Amino acid sequence: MAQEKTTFCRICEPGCSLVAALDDNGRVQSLRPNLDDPIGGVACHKGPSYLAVHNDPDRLNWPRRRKNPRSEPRGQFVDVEWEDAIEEIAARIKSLIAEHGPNSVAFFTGNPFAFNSTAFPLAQAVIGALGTKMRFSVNTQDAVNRIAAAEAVFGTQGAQFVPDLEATNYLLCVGSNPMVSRWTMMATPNNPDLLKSMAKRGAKIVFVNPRVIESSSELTGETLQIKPGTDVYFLAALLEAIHQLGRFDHDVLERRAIHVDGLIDFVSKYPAEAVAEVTGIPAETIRLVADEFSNASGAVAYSATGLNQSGHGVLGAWLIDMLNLVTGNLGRPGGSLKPAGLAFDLPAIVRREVVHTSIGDFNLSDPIGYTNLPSVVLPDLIEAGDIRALINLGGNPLLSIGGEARLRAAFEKLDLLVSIDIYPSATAEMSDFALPGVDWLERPDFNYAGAFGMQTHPHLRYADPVVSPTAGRRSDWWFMGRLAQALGISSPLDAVPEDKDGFSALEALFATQDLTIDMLRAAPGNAIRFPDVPPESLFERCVKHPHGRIDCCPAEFVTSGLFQRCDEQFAERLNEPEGLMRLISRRTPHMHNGSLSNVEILRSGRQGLAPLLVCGADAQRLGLADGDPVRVSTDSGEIETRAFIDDTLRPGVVAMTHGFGHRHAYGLSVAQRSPGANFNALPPTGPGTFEPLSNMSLLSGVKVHVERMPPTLEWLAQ
Ligand SMILES: Nc1nc2c(c(=O)[nH]1)N[C@H]1C(S)=C(S)[C@@H](COP(=O)(O)OP(=O)(O)OC[C@H]3O[C@@H](n4cnc5c(=O)[nH]c(N)nc54)[C@H](O)[C@@H]3O)O[C@H]1N2
Ligand SMILES: Nc1nc2c(c(=O)[nH]1)N[C@H]1C(S)=C(S)[C@@H](COP(=O)(O)OP(=O)(O)OC[C@H]3O[C@@H](n4cnc5c(=O)[nH]c(N)nc54)[C@H](O)[C@@H]3O)O[C@H]1N2
Ligand code: SF4
Ligand SMILES: [Mo]
Repeated sequence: MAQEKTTFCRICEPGCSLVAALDDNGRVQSLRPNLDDPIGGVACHKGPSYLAVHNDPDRLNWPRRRKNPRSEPRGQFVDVEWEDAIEEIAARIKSLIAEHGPNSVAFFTGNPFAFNSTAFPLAQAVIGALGTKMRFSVNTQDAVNRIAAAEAVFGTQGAQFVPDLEATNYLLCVGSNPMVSRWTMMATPNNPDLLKSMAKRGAKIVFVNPRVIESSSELTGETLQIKPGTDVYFLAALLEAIHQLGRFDHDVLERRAIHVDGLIDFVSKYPAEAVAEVTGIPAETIRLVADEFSNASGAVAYSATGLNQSGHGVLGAWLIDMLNLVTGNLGRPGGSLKPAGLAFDLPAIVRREVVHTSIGDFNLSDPIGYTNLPSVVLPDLIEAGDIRALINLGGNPLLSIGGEARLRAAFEKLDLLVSIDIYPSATAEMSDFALPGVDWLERPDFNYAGAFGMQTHPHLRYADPVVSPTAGRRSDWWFMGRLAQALGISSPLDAVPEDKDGFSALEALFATQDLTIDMLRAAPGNAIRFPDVPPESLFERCVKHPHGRIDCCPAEFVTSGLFQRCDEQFAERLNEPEGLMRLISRRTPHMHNGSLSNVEILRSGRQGLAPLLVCGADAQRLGLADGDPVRVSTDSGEIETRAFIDDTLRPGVVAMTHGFGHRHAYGLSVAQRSPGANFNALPPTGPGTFEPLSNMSLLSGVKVHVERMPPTLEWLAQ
């Protein structure tokens, strides 16, 4: 063994420490969890499996240019030089902007950029300098509702809080499956026994989920099986019941809040008895949760994508914060905290913008890049001719946004489609230029996702590149820097032309914290802890309205129509037809969105499929046996897959895993063998289908039609 190097995983928020063993030729031979990490936590199976990504012969290695029209599913490609590719991309962008204005060029930023500490900030700077408002990202499929809620309630996007898992006595976990996802919008050292150990020390954990999830067990806590998309009514009923119990913390509210009456008026429309049928949770259960939550010394409500994607994400995020606030659990040990972090004081909102397009006006709330236009109107804006070029930065929008058929048709009409990716993804296959990025063993980084005050164990972690990039791979940072130069806008490469991966940017950033990269290199595990901050400092750091108070009932919720929409949908839910099926998303340990789809060991057997899970009672009603072929359809599209019976689901709810549907990603040889069906062929798409104020997509609780298909010879052969 020649050498070992410490690095960290950049697949998800925990950023687990790993040890890379190199052979005598300097190649990575293995990746294993670093059991001596000072921050704690141990990498899951996905971290070490990244070696298969690093060594994958299917990776993009050279910039390539598509020769044939995008209407032909299979691309024909020629390799090109980076400089030629960048010059041509820049020339075409410049001519589009000269003829049609900056908004004719759109950007889409994918999930891996949130773990790419040099590329994300530079990309936002370049997009800003180019002057286009056509910013799209995974955020409108993920958690932008929380940002919109934080702006309205706290006056800053930075008001994102973290449950005090170590000290809480009651965790209400809404729409998350942390055993599988490892939490989101927060980072905690990965520990598969965390929930068990919390329960063992006496904390009560209650999951709210349409499925009895893997996180839920006799040793952790029970699941209240809610009907998809109805959390907002459940949360309102909890607040109403807590108010009835006289448990609002008036001292805190008097000092910290305004418009508490507005909150009380809103929740009074949804008492437990009124919401029981719509939510599927009995009134006495709601009142019991309200009693126990408000009585616990240190309780916290936490929510994730199940709530975000369910159609009422903004109001849901607001009510989660309100539950924590009114019970005195905001900024209190055991409650909801704002830990220390890098530049944790995000600025107050500086600008709310209205973007005018030929299909209507859209909200955008800041120039930094955390909010975006609704992804589901991307096809409409292309069809209308507003958008003529799309630059895709580490995303796979064709598969990750709802409405694949419309997106595919619209992408055919673009003048220019560019992707930078490490793989020939479905979107890269369609792109005029597919540019080979580096993976995270090939670049330096700090733990970007999380280090801004979203960690339970606040720390800064750094990794040098473990190896140099092979072939013609170049970092996302360098691509953005060179593109900026070719476009004639300011670039960090002007000052340090030889920087290939944004190293100088990291040096400069750490200097603002009185740190150097050498100090991080010398620290055990290459990690330095941030000092603890007093819990109650949350109020000073995260309340940015000019009046200095938390707005418990922001006027925007009325003016944007969110309250009215919530009331109208409640009335509709009371009259839902018998037999209506709703589709929810289900993450598994064998995938990470679509980005590990070419890793053989994660796709064995059933894992290589994207089956439809259906409970026994529904299967019987629909005449389905285990493994039967089914057709699932909506107004947006239809897919064919197999149905498996799974009684963790409540009746009326079917589940599928997203990140599949690689049939036209011809370069992914493993994924090609079992491309799976694309969940995202089904969700609603187009104007009117996204949540007002946040631009969030509806991806959970999608109304679907399910029918058994006659088994074809092809099916029988599988
Ligand atoms: N293995 C794995 N881990 C991942 C990822 C992955 O793809 N695979 N993705 C990463 C990413 S990008 C993210 S954002 C995080 C997401 O982290 P989580 O949000 O914790 O992810 P999920 O496991 O999808 O949990 C969402 C839960 O919401 C439930 N749900 C669906 N609809 C509703 C509803 O209407 N109400 C309620 N209450 N629940 C509902 C689903 O059954 C599901 O259990 O995970 C990250 N970690
Ligand atoms: N139905 C449904 N849809 C969903 C979700 C859901 O729960 N249900 N979840 C949503 C959520 S939370 C998210 S975050 C999105 C994810 O949406 P996307 O980010 O669009 O999807 P990924 O599949 O993660 O695709 C990431 C792409 O980046 C590439 N990549 C990996 N590392 C790098 C890198 O370092 N540099 C570059 N340039 N490229 C890289 C991968 O090869 C892959 O092609 O999906 C959303 N879509
Ligand atoms: S928990 Fe996330 S960061 Fe840690 S090893 Fe697994 S995938 Fe990587
Ligand atoms: Mo996500």
